[in-house]
Amino acid sequence: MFKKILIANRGEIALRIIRTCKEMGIKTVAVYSTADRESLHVRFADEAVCIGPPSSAESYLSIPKIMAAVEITNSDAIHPGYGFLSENADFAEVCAEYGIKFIGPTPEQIRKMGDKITAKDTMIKAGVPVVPGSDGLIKDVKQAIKLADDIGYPVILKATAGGGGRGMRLVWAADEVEDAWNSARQEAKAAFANDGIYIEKFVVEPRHIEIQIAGDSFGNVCHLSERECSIQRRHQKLVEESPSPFMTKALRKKMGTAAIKAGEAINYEGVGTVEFLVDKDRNFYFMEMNTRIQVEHTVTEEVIDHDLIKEQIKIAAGIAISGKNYEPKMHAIECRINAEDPFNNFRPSPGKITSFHSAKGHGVRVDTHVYAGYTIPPHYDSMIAKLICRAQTREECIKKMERALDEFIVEGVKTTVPFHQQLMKNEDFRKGNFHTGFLETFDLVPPKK
Ligand code: MV4
Repeated sequence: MFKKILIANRGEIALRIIRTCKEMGIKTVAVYSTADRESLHVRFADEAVCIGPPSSAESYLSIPKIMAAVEITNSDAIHPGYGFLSENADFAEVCAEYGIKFIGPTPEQIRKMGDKITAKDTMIKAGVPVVPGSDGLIKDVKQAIKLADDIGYPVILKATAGGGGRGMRLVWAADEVEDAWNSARQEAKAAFANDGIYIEKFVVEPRHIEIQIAGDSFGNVCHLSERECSIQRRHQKLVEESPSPFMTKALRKKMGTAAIKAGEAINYEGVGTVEFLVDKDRNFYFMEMNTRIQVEHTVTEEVIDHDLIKEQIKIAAGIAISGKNYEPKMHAIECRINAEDPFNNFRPSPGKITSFHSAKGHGVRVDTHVYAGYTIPPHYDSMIAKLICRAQTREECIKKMERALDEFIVEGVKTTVPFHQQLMKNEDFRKGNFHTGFLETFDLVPPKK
């Protein structure tokens, strides 16, 4: 087993990883930018190394600085968390060259899923359902129009280097293809330095349901059930839950089997997530695979009662997984508490937290790096806490979440708590009746002056 793990991340996930390492008897090293001196991950790690100024490019994204911190602390492994360098194949490669274990998949596995056309092609060969579309890259507008006519409108143009919605254009008719093609290429080129575009049939009002998988170095792959992630705003998830209110035993079996095939197709080693679009008739299509631990891994932990970070570390250390699939035993919902003003277009609201009282009680979990007196720096993402509730049924879970949100007090900055309070009361949400476009029509009631 590893003796010392360096955590190449910040915030709640750095703290989350430190907790599991402590429980496993592994020493921890935090790295931090000068904006994060007062963060709890710095305080709770066994050692901490300052790696630069607030700018991510000069700290959490700097491979030379992180490798220097590994060297001076004599760490034997790196946990990348999510975001930052977690899906950077070059970083995983540098780790291997230095003889440092990257806690995650191999550079090849990351690359295969990072390029969306390669990923889709791999899925087709593995027998995983995908959305009908172009066979690989599109050459020019003429070909785009021809393909769109064959597929039938609406269609969607996607960047092969994309993900998370960037470089994506929805097209409803032939006379819109040219503009969409030009702007998608431009956006993809600026964002990813890769203007490769492919085309797909647009799935109308889909749900986003993802399957958590785990694979080990012996070729075993299992699934850990699904997460419902359709409550999103501009490709940012706000609420996740497990099980999905749309799931059936039969669909879970089919999607679980497909997700395992996806993992097996690339000999996946580590924990990962296979994202699917699911239409109203419960047809499902591979969308992307995330080769990292995700923010919402916590809802899976709550419903199957397993520590996924511990699973990751064990897999990286060459320990076999049990190989069986897990069904949810409970219901869990996560609300992301962001320092944003939900009544002003979710504008970021960094600054000093003057008062902080976390929700507590039976079935309530809060993962956070903040506390009263902490100043939220403006340089990073705005998530300050994850509030996770679990109960025997979805109904009870929503009621518990309402209770927990009522006692969650943050003063000094605006937060998304009022948004979640209103969402939990929404009739369609309570019925499980929603899709990825739900928040576009959700009416948030402004606070009384
Ligand atoms: C789609 C789609 C409908 N049809 N592909 C959005 C992010 C990127 N991962 C893929 N996305 C979508 N791809 C086809 N063929 C709808 C979306 C989509 C979406 C997907 C999941 C969650 C929220 C979304 C919001 C808008 C669009």
